[in-house]
Amino acid sequence: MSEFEQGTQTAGTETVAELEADIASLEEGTPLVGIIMGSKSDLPVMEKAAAVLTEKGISSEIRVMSAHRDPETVADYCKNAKMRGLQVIIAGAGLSAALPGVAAAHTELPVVGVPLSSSLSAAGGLDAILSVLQMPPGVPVAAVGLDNAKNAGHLAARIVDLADRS
Ligand code: RP5
Repeated sequence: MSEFEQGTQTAGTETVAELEADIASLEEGTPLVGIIMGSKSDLPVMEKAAAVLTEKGISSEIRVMSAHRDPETVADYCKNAKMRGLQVIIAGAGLSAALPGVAAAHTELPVVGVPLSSSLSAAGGLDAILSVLQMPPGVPVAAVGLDNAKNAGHLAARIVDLADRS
C-alpha cells in the first residue's frame, strides 16, 4: 500500500487523512436551509424558524437582505444557493413583501414565504400575506401564516427529509 493510500502523505502540515477529516467536518456544517429576511427588525420572528430546524438537527444560516434595498445581493444569494448545498430557502418580509417572490424568481429551490406584520402594516398584515401568496403561475412560493416562522421551519424540515430520501 502506498504512502498516499495509508493516509500518511503530508500535504503542507496535514496528512491526507487529516485533510479528509477536515473536509468531512466542513460538509457536516454546511447549511441545508437558508433563512433570509428583509430587515434586521424581522429577526426576532424569523429566528424561530432556525430554532425549529436546530431542534431537528438541520443546519441553517440566517442572512438579512431586502428585495427593495439590496436587490443584487438577493439575486446573487438565490442564484448560488443550490450550488452551495442549500435545499430550501425560507424568506420572510413585511409590508410590500417582495422577498419570497424575488427569491423564487432566482432559484429552482423550494421557497417558503413568511409574511410578517409590522407597525406600518396595512390591514393587520394582510398586505404582506397577499404579496407573498399572489405569485404568478410557474414561480411558486409556499406561504405560511402571518408571523408563523415556526411553521416555515417545520415545512422546510419536511422538504429536507424528502430530499434526503430521494
Ligand atoms: C420589509 O419592511 C421588512 O421585511 C420589514 O418587515 C419591513 C420594515 O423594515 P424596517 O423598516 O424595519 O427595516 O422590507
